[in-house]
Amino acid sequence: MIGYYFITDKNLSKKGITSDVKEAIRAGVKCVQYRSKDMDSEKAYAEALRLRRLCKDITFLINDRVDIALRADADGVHLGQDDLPVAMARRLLGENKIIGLTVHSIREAKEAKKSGADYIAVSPIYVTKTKRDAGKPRGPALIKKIKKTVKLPVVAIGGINLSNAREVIRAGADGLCAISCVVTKSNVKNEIGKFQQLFKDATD
Ligand code: 3NM
Repeated sequence: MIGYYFITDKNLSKKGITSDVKEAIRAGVKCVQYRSKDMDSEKAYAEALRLRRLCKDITFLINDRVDIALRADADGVHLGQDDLPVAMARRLLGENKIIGLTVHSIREAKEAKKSGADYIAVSPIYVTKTKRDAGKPRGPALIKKIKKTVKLPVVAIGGINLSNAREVIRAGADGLCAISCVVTKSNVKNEIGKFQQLFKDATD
């Protein structure tokens, strides 16, 4: 079980990503992903290094940037379909690092397994404004289909909030990301706690 999976978003964050990550750790998340789409390499590296230190006891992943993951000694990367291919990232990172891949279909999920991804993010589940090019919503049914056919941990992402998270968990997601409905709130730790409770309720 991955549970609530935290992804940084400095544009949406109310208190800044350092504060958000600290609160996510205090909430007990097992995984933090540093996502920074529009920053130069040195700034992104410095920020990644700071967060790596904060996330010393949990899984710390970098979105897209294998180079920054290597420099900051992250635990791995999260890649999109248009990023470096998983096999190439694996060669650069080695067997011990984690590679996650975003998928939008069963075909992509099967490919992810073949290429050696460690987990997949199924996306977008619902309509989201956070990622402009997320594409059309796939609904929780895709999670169910993928869980039946592909033996990889599944994280759900895109438009997830407290009203629809139950159906995502019921569809078999091992974890979920919900960015805007968490980082725009004053108490990030409490908001994360509500999602974690939904996972607990589902397993009790
Ligand atoms: N990736 P929110 S959707 C980072 O579909 C990201 O691949 C997506 O934010 C994808 O929880 C997304 O605010 C943003 O909808 C998710």
